[in-house]
Amino acid sequence: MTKEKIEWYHDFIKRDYQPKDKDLVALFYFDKSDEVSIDDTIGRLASESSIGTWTTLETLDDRIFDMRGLAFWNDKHLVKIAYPLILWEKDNIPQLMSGIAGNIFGMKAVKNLRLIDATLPLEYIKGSKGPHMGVEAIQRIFKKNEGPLLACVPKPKIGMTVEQHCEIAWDFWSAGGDLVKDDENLTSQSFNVFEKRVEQMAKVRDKAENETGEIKDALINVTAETHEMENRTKVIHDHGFKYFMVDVVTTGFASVQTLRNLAGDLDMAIHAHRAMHATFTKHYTHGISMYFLAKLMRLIGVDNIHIGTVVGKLDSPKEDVLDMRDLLLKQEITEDKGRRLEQTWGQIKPTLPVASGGLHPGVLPEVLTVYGTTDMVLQVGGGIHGHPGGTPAGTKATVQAIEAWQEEITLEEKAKSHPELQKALKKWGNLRPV
Ligand code: CAP
Ligand code: MG
Repeated sequence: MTKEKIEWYHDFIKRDYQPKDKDLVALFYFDKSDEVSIDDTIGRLASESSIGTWTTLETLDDRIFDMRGLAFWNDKHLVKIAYPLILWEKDNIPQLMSGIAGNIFGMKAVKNLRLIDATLPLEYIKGSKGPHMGVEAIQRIFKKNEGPLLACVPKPKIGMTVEQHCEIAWDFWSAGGDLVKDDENLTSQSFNVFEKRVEQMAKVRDKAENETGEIKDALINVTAETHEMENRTKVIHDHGFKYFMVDVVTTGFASVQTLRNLAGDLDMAIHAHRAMHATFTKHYTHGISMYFLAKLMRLIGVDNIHIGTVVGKLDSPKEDVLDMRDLLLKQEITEDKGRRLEQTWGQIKPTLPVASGGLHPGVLPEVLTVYGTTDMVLQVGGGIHGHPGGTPAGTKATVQAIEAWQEEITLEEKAKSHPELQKALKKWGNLRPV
């Protein structure tokens, strides 16, 4: 008597399969568990992330069988899985992630699993909006021919009153800064109520614009329950700001999609803060790459997103930052074995990368040189407010450091005629904070 077939995982492996242009192809890193073979593992990954489950099914028919994911290439720790487009609802990022980043992470078959990247086919890309402005915000909002845009986040992170927050905003805007950014954990606490902050910031912005003749804007944080975020975005819009900020990981993909729709209606730009990303991006053997998170955010349509500094206080290896810089700014991406897959962006506009975290005047030229583009946002918090002369001098020192890079002279050379920069270098030198 033939033994009843219990499972069918190897039906999800087809090593001679050539993915179609319309297939979505995902790249995973995996450490298999001891109880299963590599083929069992990659078959389980392709099965559970597409049409299958742990056992054979009496309810399966040929039409559905042909929708299955296919592991078509692997080595000891990497696997590529091709999925037919029919499995994926366009412009529904939560559904995509429930598939390629859902149950498979919890399977016993893997000790570790990391979603490194996925090639999103043009047919899928067409369903998404992408940034309303993206890199164009430099010209459309600030009327500048090129960046970098300079942002500053008032510190201490939270606790300041609206008055204290706005005093820092004035000091920064009047000394040449472009964008005053809320910190990721500042929303509407009793000491700094959202509506009051927006109202006061608008008054200070108008005063700074009148005094400097420059355009000023802010990255005011709307992070909250989704309907409340829509309300807060409208309050920011009604006070004449063109940007708003949202913590995209803690609020979730669905909320960011909702806010992207609203941003288009209100002709606004979204600054994406990525707080909480490191819970799943930090380790290279488990989780989801920051690279793929950045891809999803450009696809949904944020206009700016933090991707690291290389030299600052938060983990950001140079090759990862440069990969993400290219992912956000270029329209065509080629495959780099084990690190990223090819990607064509079609009609999706480029998103501005943001360098932030532990920056100060002594390291800005290094960051600008590493990024190799002025299509970016530099964000400096402690590196401005920690200046011995306070926020006004800290801002001037930061602007002077950027000017030194633009003039292709050393910071030391520039500092000879710029005392604010001199004092910044005296305090921090070119310290790389840990
Ligand atoms: C930077 C910052 C940003 C981090 C976020 C902070 O302040 O405001 O949230 O840059 O990290 O709270 O640390 P400092 P990332 O300029 O004072 O360091 O940019 O890596 O997402
Ligand atoms: Mg912060």
